[in-house]
Amino acid sequence: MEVIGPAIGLATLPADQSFVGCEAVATWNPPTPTGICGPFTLTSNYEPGDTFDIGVTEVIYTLEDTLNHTVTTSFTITVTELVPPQFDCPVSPIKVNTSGAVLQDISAFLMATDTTSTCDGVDLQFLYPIATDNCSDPIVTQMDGPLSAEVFNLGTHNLVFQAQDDAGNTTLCSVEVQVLPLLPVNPQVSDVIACDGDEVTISANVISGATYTWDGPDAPYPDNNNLLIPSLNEDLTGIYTVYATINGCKTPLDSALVRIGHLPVTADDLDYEVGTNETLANFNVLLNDTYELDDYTVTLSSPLDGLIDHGNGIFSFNAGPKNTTYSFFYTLCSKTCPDLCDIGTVSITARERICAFIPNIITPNGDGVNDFLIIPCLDMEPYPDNQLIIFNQWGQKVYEAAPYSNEPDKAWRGTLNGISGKDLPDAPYYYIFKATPEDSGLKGFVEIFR
Ligand SMILES: [Ca+2]
Ligand SMILES: [Ca+2]
Repeated sequence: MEVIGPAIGLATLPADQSFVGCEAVATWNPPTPTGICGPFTLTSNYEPGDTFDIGVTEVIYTLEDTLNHTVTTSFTITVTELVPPQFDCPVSPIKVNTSGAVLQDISAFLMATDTTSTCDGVDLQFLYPIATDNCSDPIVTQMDGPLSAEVFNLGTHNLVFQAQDDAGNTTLCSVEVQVLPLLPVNPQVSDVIACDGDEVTISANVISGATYTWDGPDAPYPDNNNLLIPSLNEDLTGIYTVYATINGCKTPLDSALVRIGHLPVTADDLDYEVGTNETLANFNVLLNDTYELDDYTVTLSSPLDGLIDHGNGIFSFNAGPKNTTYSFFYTLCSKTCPDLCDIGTVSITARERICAFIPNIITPNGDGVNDFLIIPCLDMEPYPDNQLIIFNQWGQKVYEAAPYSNEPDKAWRGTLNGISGKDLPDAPYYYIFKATPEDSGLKGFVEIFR
């Protein structure tokens, strides 16, 4: 006979529980069976005091009587963990070149490098960065960028690593790797200038494990980073080139120009002119000289009152009141080879600027001396609006020029109106000369005497 009673069940069900941490110990009071007479069994997949891992765990109670009636109930234990892993992320950027040289890797991220056959990339090996977590060892994976032992081409590569803990928290670590080309070895003295017989050394940067290939006027040369020229002469001047070979990869070619110091050659400067009591400013006595622009020194050899030395062959001169010619000397040398020098002469003629003087005689007999009329001030300044008129002793105009010129083919040679062959007779002639239209005019006599 079956006894009908209240349905069997479970009362005072445990509530869901939540914890924060890597794991949690949870306790609860088991549910109470109701409406059931013994014997019965109450079973559960967890017991109070059990340790629960991260995540949601369902605790299930099953009540069963001897007639195999069962009732189940459950609740959840949730363990939450929010602390992400921490990376020991290498310092970026990491720099390597195509010879496999590690130029910058502060955290020693790279394990090994190797060249490639084409020298346009580099083979790099590395270990994943280390990550730690508050709960357990996180799992590190590479999300982006070339893998270890792959070829890294020229350029910048971004390696991205992810660490993930048991709770699914993640942290990223980015590593920038720059693959650089080989640079020229840069001879440290790009241009060498030295003297005949000097010992000259051209130096290229020292690169560990490199061999150097030099070329030049007297090739072949030893494969050192230094090239020695024991005694320089003209035949050994010229372009020297060098490249370095590192792990089978070559640097670009670089070059140095080797020159020899030369003897400067001066040309005299005799034609400077200045008005009396005036300044001839900033004249350069080197303009007509032959020398090397980056290898010279110039010094004043003889002082002169009124002369100002501005350096580099540039002078100014304050002339005095006298109509006279001043001279001084300068010495031009090779800076590299100070024994190679030449001396230059400079002359400056000071003349009164006003046109107060006209010669009083000309001798146009064709002997080349004093054959025509020279008005000295026109040599100093052209006075383009000057005017010269010449009269004979009867007041008749025999010549006029506006402007008058001292040029031999234009100047007055004692002819009527300047016409060749129409010689005027030997006699004194009267002239009026105006340097400018406003000039009151310089008047006097000039005699023709053949
Ligand atoms: Ca964690
Ligand atoms: Ca000169």
